[in-house]
Amino acid sequence: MPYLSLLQSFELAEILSEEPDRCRLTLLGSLPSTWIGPIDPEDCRLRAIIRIEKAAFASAHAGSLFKDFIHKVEVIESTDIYTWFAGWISSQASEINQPQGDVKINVICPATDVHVRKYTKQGSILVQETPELYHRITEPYIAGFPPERTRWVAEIAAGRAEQSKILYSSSDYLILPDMKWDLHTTGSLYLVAIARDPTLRSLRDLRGDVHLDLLKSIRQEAYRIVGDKWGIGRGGLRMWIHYQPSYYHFHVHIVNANYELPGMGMSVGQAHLLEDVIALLSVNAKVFEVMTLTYGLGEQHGLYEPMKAAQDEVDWISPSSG
Ligand code: M7G
Repeated sequence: MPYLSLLQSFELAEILSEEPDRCRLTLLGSLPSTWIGPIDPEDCRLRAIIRIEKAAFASAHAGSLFKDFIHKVEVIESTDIYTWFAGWISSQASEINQPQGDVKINVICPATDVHVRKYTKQGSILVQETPELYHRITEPYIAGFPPERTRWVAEIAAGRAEQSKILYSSSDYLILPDMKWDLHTTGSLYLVAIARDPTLRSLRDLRGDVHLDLLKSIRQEAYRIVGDKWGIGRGGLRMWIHYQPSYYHFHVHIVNANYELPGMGMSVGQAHLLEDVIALLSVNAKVFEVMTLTYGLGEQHGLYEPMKAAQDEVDWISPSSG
């Protein structure tokens, strides 16, 4: 597919988010419908989110980067509506100096409203979710997502996508590179472990008697893989579970412990260390069924309005829900 010419015909509608610290821009606009198939006679355009960010620099050639024109892209991987590329922004010299690309480009096309809202820059608040609020507000919200939302997971699990990248596979879970990773830079290593059980949606569903073996096995295999392949030893990984996640199909983020950037999704109020989750479940198998969980919600998040409105119901004094 002539991806470069399709990307060059991207029409910008709006800048969803600007993050100069991360050298990252997230754009909303449209791509020709040929992005997803053969030529459309009506030549309609599809809404697309494009997030473009600079890849980690090859330090030996750090002085020779930065032109404002991408002259080449190579697909790193593509699953469902998600495609990610390495891009080169200048002359042939940069291809030699930056063999992994100058920039990483993530495209979501066609993008849903949920995607647009997720990537729009927004303020946020912290909310407290009691078990009762979970059942009343969060569970129906999760149930309301169409299956397409996690089709990318189903594609991977069914063996139809990213198969050459799979690092570990069992009847319980898979480990593979996260689409946030450029596949090359060990310093920013980012893998994801995805449970096969689609009924396991989030942290809330974890039970000690059922899931401790799964979580411990993910920890063990993650360390075995990064030890064998990248020479990362014990303590060299930061592994976490998001609550709330973007995708309600249980997964664990596996990241080089030295990789830390604002906006990476490791904030307090979102990321729960795998080690702590294992420890909590070992103390109380039903801890995530009974505890109040506090987390940040952006103004555009589907839970923002109902959770904000329900906060008056949360008792800050009661020890059991505190
Ligand atoms: P999350 O906690 O649900 O949401 O994590 P987040 O995206 O806000 O962190 C989902 C994780 O899966 C993220 O780290 C994504 O980068 C990763 N991911 C999402 N998609 C659509 C894909 C994909 O198609 N392939 C791979 N390999 N990773 C993905």
